[in-house]
Amino acid sequence: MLERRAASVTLAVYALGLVCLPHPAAADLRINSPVLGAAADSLDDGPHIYWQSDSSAIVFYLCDGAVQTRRFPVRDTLSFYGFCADSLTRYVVAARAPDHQPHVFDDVPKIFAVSDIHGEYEAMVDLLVNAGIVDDDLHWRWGSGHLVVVGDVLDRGDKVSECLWLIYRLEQEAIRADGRIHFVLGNHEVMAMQGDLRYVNQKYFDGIARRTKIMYQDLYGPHMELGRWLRSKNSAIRLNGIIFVHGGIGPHIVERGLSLEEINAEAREHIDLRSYQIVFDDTPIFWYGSGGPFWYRGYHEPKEGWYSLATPDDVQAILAYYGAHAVVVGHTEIDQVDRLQDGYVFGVDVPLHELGSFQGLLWEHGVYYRVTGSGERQPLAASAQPSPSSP
Ligand SMILES: [Mn+2]
Repeated sequence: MLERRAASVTLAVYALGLVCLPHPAAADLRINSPVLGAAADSLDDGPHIYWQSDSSAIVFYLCDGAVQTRRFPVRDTLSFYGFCADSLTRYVVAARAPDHQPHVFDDVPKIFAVSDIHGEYEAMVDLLVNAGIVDDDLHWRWGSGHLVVVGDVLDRGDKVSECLWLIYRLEQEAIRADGRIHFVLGNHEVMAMQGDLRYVNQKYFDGIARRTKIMYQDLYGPHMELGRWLRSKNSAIRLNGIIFVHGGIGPHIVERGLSLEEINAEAREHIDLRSYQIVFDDTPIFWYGSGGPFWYRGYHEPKEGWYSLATPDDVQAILAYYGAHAVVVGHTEIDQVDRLQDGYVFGVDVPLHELGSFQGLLWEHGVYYRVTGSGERQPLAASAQPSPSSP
């Protein structure tokens, strides 16, 4: 009897939390959390924006361990300053859902690609500053250049929201400068949207999710701004004849005769599938299994039962199908940014904790460069011959 009563009290508190959360008066609401894995202020997170209706948005944070929420009436644009340590940051968000992004560009003057940031905000900032993409105040300074984030900003690290909002804001600044940011989805973006939470940093479970009672995957749901924004992104793009895709385009994709447009459309349609559909239906297994563009590693290694190691001829044939001459991939870690497969493939997923920094791939005037964490440009020779100084 006592137990049952305790349970009903807990339920009442839970319901109160849900009812009160959207109201500004609930800003001080604290939901009891008996055990926290870390100091409360290290669990801060936000902003998260829930589009409650066409004319009303709810912005919420976890600040110093407490849930902060404000409801905003919205006509065209939601604009607010951050509620927490980000109080100097102004967020500007269009009420209208973003259009699906274009996936082919030619005549791009310069391209910079980075991938697998995984919530490592400081390292991402260091690379972007040192590479000259942003200034010291983190504003876009790369003019008409195109920055490609080749997937996997989410999971592992504990500053995922910070990374996403920086990309979000820079995307707006880049467009005003006639530049562009392309956020190409990785398997970890898709996993979060689908509720595969195996790699989520514990901070988010202990913090924002536990305190708000909003499930982590719902922070990226279709009615949330970041979820809406991610759902507008592509999974494979082509800039100046160079394909950018998180895992790679393997033979399964070409066998199906899928165009880039179809890859993007199908991936977008499949993002909100449920786990039973992913397990039992044929097409999702193809998309979210090892042969799909988010997971493929065949440019680097074989996978039994799925694909063999691609040869340069295989890659060239795949690229020819897409009117491309090179492909840039993340997802599979290599020692440093480098050219593979006789120069048809460039890998940009590097081990941050070994190198001490991220690296990027720069394309300018037809030449590819590795850009180190300190901003040094190292040309990646078109020839497979080792340079004379190499042992
Ligand atoms: Mn990945």
